[in-house]
Amino acid sequence: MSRIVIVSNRLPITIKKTAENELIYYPSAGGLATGLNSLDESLDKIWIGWPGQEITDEWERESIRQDLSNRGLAPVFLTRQDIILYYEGFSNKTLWPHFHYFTQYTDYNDATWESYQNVNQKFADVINPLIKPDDLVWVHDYQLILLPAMIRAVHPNVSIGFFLHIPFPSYEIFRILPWREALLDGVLGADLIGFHTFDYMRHFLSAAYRVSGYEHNFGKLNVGNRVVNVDVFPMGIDYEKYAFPDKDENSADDTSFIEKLALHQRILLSIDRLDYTKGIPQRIKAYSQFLENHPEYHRKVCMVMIVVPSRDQVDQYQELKHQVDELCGIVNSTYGGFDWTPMRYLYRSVNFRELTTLYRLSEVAMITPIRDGMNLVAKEYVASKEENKKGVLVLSEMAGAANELLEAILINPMDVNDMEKAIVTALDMSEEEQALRLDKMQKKLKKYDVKHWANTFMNEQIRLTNARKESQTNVLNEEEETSLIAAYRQAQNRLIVLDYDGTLMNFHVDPQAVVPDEMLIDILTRIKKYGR
Ligand code: GDG
Repeated sequence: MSRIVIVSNRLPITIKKTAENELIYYPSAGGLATGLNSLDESLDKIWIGWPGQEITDEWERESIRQDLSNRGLAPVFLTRQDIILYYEGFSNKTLWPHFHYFTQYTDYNDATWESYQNVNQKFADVINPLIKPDDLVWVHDYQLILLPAMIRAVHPNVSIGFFLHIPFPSYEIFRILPWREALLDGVLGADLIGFHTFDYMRHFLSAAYRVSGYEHNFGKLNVGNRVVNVDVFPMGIDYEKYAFPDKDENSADDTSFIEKLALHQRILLSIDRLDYTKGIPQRIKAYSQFLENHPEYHRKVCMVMIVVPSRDQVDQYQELKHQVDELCGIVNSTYGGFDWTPMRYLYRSVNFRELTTLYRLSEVAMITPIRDGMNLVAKEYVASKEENKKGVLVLSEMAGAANELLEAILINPMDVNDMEKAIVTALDMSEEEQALRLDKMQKKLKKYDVKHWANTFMNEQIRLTNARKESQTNVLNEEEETSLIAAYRQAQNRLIVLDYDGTLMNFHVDPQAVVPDEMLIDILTRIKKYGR
């Protein structure tokens, strides 16, 4: 019976310590956890990752191991130094900007790279003793790119999948990284490598060929004696959760202020983590230009901008925060009045009920990242319109989601004029057209939800594992070898059937040019003599 071993940087649970040193466990059910819960019930699952808190005391670690193991989780304990160098350092200051094409922010730092290797090895050291031969291991995301090869080194035959949640950049960008080969070698330890979009897959295949010389045939690469499959698996959302939010969430949270605001003004929604990849300043500029050129909308619209705090110790993020604060201030002071605030800007996260109320009541969602692996907010916004069928999604072409949500108004996030036009088109769109577009997108999102994503990936991993078992070379054991030799010696008539190209000699572009070399002639001569 197969078991699924999920590995991600963070566990779907966070441990916090109270002032009295008591440990509290907070579950965080993200999209990934939902998708995985929906996998075949008969499959056992364990999840391995960092629990989000530095624990140094060995007694405390053991007690956490026990608590978590009852929930099917296993912790990888990281030190403060690991978090600074591996997570905040190499993951978020090197790989994150680089893979999102922000090469000006890429930090080239041997110390963080060393820590990245060490922490990937720490994960491997926790996982390797737990793995059983029939397990299906599924590693997630850019923090753990080296891990597949580290597992493979100890478990040559175990099935390993890897999914990258962020973009894979073009070869021209990837090749700049000094650690490009090591990163490829690491991920190529997997049997199945998945990306959100066809373009990311294409970039990866091109890098694997041009950096490491692995040619592919329809996404299959021969790496040593293994076949590595590369494919596209666009991640979906838990559709029902956003389409019918009141059914499963705490309805005591007060959202009346949002409801009142929506009664008087047409809400344009902007919601992201604070990140330079999200295009927040450009979006504010487009809104500002729209207000400048369209006074007829004054007092009728309001942009609600939620910026969720993130990575605020990093310089670029602090600068971005100042820039966003300033731009929002300029918009409100230039166009606002005693009777109207054109931007409602919050630097905090909102609870689920506030989030889904905002989704439901916003007439327009401006989701305009400069680069984004997928962007689930765009999908959640569309799902939340299941009942009222009113709303327009303005979406960046650079978000992975744009490959599926073709009925959104697609824009170039660096083109402020394009975004300004999109705002007007969205606000002027007839209700019939809104409903028509939403309906088409909703059908896709319902069908290709997060459960579909997780199941498709896992089923592909199972299929590949079975195919590999069938095509595996059966090496003769000693007993078989002795009996074969004895039978060969005794035989009166001997027929030896040998494959030539690709078996006795390597493949060559011109098959006619492959002549047997000395070594092969020697082997054949010895086989002939053996029976005498
Ligand atoms: C990676 C890739 C890819 C956000 N603010 C609040 C809040 N959220 C929730 C949303 C959504 C999730 O967080 C964000 O999803 P994204 O897709 O935007 O991004 P990440 O998960 O950070 O990052 C990304 C994704 O992986 C999946 O592969 O799409 O491209 O970067 O679910 O609803 N939730 C609440 N309050 C908030 O203020 N409650």
